[in-house]
Amino acid sequence: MRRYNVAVVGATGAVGRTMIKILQERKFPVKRLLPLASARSNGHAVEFMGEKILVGEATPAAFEGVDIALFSAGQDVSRNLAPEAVKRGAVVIDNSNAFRMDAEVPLVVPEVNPQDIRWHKGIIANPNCSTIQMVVVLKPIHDRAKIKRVVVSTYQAVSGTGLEAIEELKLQSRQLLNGGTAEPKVYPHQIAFNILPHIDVFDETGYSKEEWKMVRETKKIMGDESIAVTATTVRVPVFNGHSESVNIETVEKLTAEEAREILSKAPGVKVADDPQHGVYPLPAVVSGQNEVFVGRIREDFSIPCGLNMWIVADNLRKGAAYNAVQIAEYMVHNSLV
Ligand code: NAP
Ligand code: 3JN
Repeated sequence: MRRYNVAVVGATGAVGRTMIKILQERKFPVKRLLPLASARSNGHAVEFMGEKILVGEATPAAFEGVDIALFSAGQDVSRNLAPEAVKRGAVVIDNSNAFRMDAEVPLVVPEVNPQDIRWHKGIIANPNCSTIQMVVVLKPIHDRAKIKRVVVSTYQAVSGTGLEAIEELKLQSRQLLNGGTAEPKVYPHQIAFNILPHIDVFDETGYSKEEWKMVRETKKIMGDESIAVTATTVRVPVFNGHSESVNIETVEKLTAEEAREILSKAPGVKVADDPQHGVYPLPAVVSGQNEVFVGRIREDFSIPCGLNMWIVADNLRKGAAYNAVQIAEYMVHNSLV
């Protein structure tokens, strides 16, 4: 079997570390792993397959001989270096917002639109974590009952912001429990024991960029501009695992039982739905798993064809690293790289 030189850009970050862990877990056919980050990480090492590998600096020349480059170092790094990697023969799977809405770049969730991987021109974009977990559940419902409108509110963990945010929640929790005060650094307000209806920056419409990402990316991935989406994205003091309350209006009527049946057979979905016995998806339980979990599936009796549900996934895994590795696996299995 052919093996590949794989670069991970942002290898020292929350997403990059998870990518390396998942490449190992999935026994991805790696010939050589190149962990790359900024010059700040000079001298740092990562562990892969029992070996310590020194982190290199992400420069254009670092991509010589790379077959697959997984990027998660922010959109500026992606804009600067992804084209350099492609120029040197690599296929880039990019986790940033840099290319997601570019018509020349496929935006892929393998359970939803794997066919789009085939028309890439060097770069394939990984969607935003909140979009990914939602569309994995929306797709099988859309296929059966055609979705008209989605109203989503998110409850996003701090790991979505990166390693510094995880440390901030730990520190503030300790400070407040010890009777002290919490000083916000990463977030605009205290995150421990608090909830912030604010993710990314707001624009003149009153919506945040994170909310617009969910609207626009959903339409592109589902290949249907007619699906109306409105989102409220919220940061909660959870370390890992994003949760979403999702209201779906369909053209055809689906009962809760029918939706449960459809979702129980959907790829990448696990139904956890027995509220009478305390069974519903929880971020603390879902964290560390690759699937998208759905529960609290019930009819919205306020409209003729509506459903409500609760969707939870590990944002660092299915929301970022695992989705990227799935795309790479699809390319390998279909001889596209
Ligand atoms: P993080 O924990 O803060 O890590 C940032 C990583 O980027 C570190 O490895 C850092 O390296 C590296 N980096 C920063 N500036 C760099 C530069 N100029 N050149 C090379 N590497 C650089 O953040 P994270 O949570 O892993 O997120 C990283 C990025 O992934 C985000 O900015 C976002 O674009 C993407 N992301 C996507 C999703 C999604 O929804 N799909 C979710 C989360 C994140 P040093 O350690 O050397 O500074
Ligand atoms: O906040 C979250 O829970 C998800 C964060 C995603 C993120 C963080 C920094 C920059 C992104 C993203 O994936 O959209 C970006 C970005 O690349 O714009």
